[in-house]
Amino acid sequence: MSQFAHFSANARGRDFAVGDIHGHFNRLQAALDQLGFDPATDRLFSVGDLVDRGPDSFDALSWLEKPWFFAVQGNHEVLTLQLMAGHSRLNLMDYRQSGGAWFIDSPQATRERFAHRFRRLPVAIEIETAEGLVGLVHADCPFPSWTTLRTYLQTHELQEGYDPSAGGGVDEIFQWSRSRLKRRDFSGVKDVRAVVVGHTPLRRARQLGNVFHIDTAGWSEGFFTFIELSTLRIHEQPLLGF
Ligand SMILES: [Mn+2]
Repeated sequence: MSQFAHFSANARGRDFAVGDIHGHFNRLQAALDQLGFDPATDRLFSVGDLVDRGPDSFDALSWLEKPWFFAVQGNHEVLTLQLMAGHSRLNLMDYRQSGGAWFIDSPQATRERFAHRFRRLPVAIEIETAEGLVGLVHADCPFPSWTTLRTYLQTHELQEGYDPSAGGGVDEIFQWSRSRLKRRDFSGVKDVRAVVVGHTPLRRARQLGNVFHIDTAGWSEGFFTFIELSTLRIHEQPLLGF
């Protein structure tokens, strides 16, 4: 239930992170097959936004049951929590527009199952590699140091009802911020080898300092980008047959 999760190094296989999935688990599986991903030994870490936009949002729960698949909480997972909480600032038209119809129109019991699982997703994950820790968060690390992020998440409960359009709050940055890319901020994050994020779709993965932005819109007209955590090597997997 912790908002922060730590993983030991994978002694048996490879670890990968992948960009936003947005209801395209069939495409994701095809990309994993091309990558030669071995579920017996490899692990896959998602930067969040598992649902909305694509046709397979309902598959998110079964993917989260796979022993080799892990995810941080994206803003689209937060939207399900805001809906369940009856948050007054949640704009249902905008939510539907950004792919939330599958959730909005589901029976209450179904929505509760998803929200219950998504609430338990960590906001940040760190994974040990031979060369040091790699961090994962959906949009950005709000602090110059990963140590500060870890302490913050271990001692504060993030608010589900905050209003991103109000701007300025630390809690908003984890799952909603695009400012590092907009500012072309190369300052990076200290106390960590690399930080991997998604949230903002790009034509190619982009590295700013030690922060890797890997949402290349495999859920739209782009392709899935994987980053191998031990080497920080980028793997681009074109969408074949979709
Ligand atoms: Mn997002």
